Amino acid sequence: MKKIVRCVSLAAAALTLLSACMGNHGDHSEGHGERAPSDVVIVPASEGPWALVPLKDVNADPDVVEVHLEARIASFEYRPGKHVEAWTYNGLVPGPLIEAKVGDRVIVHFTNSLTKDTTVHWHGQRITAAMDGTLAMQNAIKPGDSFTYDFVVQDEGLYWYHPHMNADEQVARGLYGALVVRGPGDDAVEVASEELIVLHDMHIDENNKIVLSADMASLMSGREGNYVFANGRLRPIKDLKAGERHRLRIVNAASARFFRLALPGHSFHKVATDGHLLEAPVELDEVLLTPGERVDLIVTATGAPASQVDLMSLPYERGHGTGAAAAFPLITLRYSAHEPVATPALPATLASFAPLAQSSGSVELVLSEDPMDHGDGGHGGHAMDPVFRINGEAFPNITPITATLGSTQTWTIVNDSEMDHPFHLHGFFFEAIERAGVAAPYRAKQDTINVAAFETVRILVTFDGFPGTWMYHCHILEHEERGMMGELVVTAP
Ligand SMILES: [Cu+2]
Repeated sequence: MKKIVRCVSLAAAALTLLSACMGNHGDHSEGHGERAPSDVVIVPASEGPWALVPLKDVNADPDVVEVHLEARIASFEYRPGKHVEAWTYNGLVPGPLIEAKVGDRVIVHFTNSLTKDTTVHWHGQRITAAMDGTLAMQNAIKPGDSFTYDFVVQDEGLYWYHPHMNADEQVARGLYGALVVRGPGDDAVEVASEELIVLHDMHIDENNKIVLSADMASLMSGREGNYVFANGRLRPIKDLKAGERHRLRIVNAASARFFRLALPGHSFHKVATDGHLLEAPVELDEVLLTPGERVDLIVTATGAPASQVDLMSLPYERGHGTGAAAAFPLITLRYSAHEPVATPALPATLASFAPLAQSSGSVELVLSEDPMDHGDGGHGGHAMDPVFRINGEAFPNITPITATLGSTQTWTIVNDSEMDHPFHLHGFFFEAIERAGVAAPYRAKQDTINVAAFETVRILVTFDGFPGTWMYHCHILEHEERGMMGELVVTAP
């Protein structure tokens, strides 16, 4: 039998570990030290609550969500009894869950209690540009200063928030959280439960200190942490009964780590991408979730009563040997001994999309990487820093793209590099129409899309949101901060 996970073997916990390993995989091998071959620390599944902590709405108006959010340093218990000093929203890693419904006005009183400037970006939401949290549209929020984000959420689904300056460092230190916008899509599929899951990672050394990306490999490929969490927990347990369906709504908040998600022995149905329902469920054995992306999966509990299975992160080669890492578990699904319950039907359709708009313009974006900074890199300009460019330009020395509000453009994203780049556009969502010369197999609305090494992806963008200056960039944060970002200027007709 192929070994899936190499479990750690510490004397004190040997029995628990052995049973956890045997129970999950029917295989066990002796480990030495705490690191699995992937360098990801693997622990036994652990009991306890792991839901995101909701942020208190202080406004009595049912159509207004008003919250207080503070970026501050706090201790994060990254594994039982072990703490790391993190940068947090409201003392939590991930930050608190902001929950609203479609059409709500969301008022976020944000205070920066860090020692560095920051901003908050509301990833994926079509809100006014002034509230988007980028330096194109607002000044950096200085230490001790406050800023009120005030916007209306018009799109339902799962979104997230994070800083949009020095994002590689600030996300590495723990600044990210989920935003869920409730709407009719919540009831699109009959399920026994919904889990909102933020996947994130941290690189923590043996002295309980966060390690930032500083070496050439992590600057080039992006930082991958040795601790990988679901909602701040290492391998939490999700209980279920055989026969049930459950909806897992997952954000990839990691700086660079790709999650190739699979549930051994189970298939699942993808029902939403980046918060937007698909037209129909798509059955898959695995799904690739790149940084910034969200996915809604319907898991049907087809396993046997009293069994358990792990939601795994499988190896994925995204360039520079990153695929050599081992698989590791993220969440353990634990079946009760209860006899199987009746499985509710899965709807044949979920949403109906308007016909694709006619494109009135085209843009080509060529992504490239360069191991040496020739003076144009956006991040300090150290000669040994890699630089990542779009159309030969490194942010901030770029030529903006322009578009008219209400129009539609075809963007051809050409990856002329040996590494995948997850491409994110602010302020508008898009649909992929072609990948590597092949038409998209089904329609999906996205704000982030992976463009694999040396691959070309064609997307259709309708500028149906707000005017202003919007960013587009690679969501590997080391790349974004080292040049791979551009600006889109949208003006009223
Ligand atoms: Cu990139």
